[in-house]
Amino acid sequence: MNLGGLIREDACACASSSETTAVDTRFLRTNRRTLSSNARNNQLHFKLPEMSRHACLAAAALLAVLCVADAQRRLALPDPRSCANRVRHSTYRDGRGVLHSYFFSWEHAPTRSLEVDWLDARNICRRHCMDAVSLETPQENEFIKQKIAKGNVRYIWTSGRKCNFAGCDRPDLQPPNVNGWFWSGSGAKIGPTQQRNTGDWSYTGGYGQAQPDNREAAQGNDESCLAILNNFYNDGVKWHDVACHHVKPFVCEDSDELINFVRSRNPGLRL
Ligand SMILES: [Ca+2]
Repeated sequence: MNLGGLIREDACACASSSETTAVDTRFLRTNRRTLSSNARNNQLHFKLPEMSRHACLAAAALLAVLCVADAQRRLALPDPRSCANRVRHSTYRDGRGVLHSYFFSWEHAPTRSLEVDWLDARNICRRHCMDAVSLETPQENEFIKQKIAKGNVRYIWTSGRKCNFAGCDRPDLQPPNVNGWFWSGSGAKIGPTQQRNTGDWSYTGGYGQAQPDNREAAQGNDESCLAILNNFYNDGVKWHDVACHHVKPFVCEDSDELINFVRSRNPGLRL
């Protein structure tokens, strides 16, 4: 069954960083399909160092726990009932005339105080035939920024992602911090980060440097996810690269692909 490249099928990779697992490689497949298998295979290497049998058993137990945890770090499948009953706080018609509905986690009582990491944000959205928001046009960006400002929310997750995982070694994506950013929710590429008019990156951050600055890389945390921060550095409501394990409120946007996927298998279901 072809899921349109939406779902990672790989077995537990036990990668050390959850950021590198469960990445939607559709972005790569769309552009150059042959790379998708590399992206999958290159994450399956896990080498145990030589050790005593006892230590090995302990390591195996730890590995099993990690595998269980990691197995939960995949992209979620949509649930037809949740899709049909999804909460829609706003709708917005983009430049192509496509009407999407949006969900703002702080506007919904059960999720009002919920803060989750980047992948959890995506998966909560995805179970509802949505994905974390993708901001393909300046108008949509402004629409979301106004919601953030009005809600007095400090920051949110978008679906923005830096291509820094296996399969991202394509020449046109180099260097990743400049040419490797894309919207994982829609698959659309984000313009080069050095061209300040193709995005809404902040001119500053924790080190006073223009974003994306990959500030946490020195601590071993690649800042590979795109958050919108609300005047956090007296810089207005702006895009920042942030390590994906940080927890934040989130915005969901309809996913045409997930809606079409569920619709094709559930004729008659109102989505
Ligand atoms: Ca969008």
